[in-house]
Amino acid sequence: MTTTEIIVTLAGFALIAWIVWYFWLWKGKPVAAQSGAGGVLEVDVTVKGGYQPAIVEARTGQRLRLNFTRREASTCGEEVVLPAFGRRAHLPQNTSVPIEIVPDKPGEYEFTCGMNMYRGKIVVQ
Ligand SMILES: [Cu+2]
Repeated sequence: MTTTEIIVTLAGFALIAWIVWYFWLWKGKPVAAQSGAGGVLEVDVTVKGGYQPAIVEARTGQRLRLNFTRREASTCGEEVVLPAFGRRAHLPQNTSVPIEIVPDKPGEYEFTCGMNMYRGKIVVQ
């Protein structure tokens, strides 16, 4: 292999590693849902290259409202799915779409885009 080929190969591996880390491993800091009107826990989730925050902390038996806003033209995050709660919603761009759930058991519940690329989770205590 020439030096150029080695550099290109290494750059390719670095890119793959970055993609894996960015899409599947990096979640950022957990954010606790805040108490709003009527004792509902509420959190705003921005959809842009992933979910921000990607980890939401909630409480068992307490109603949780996730306000999803898709802030990108990419259609990847157009749909959000909460498999454990049988919920699915279409997210028009720049529009806040609330999804309310009541987690009845402690645990970790995923939410993903329709293609399972963007991933986030609700940590229920
Ligand atoms: Cu997607």
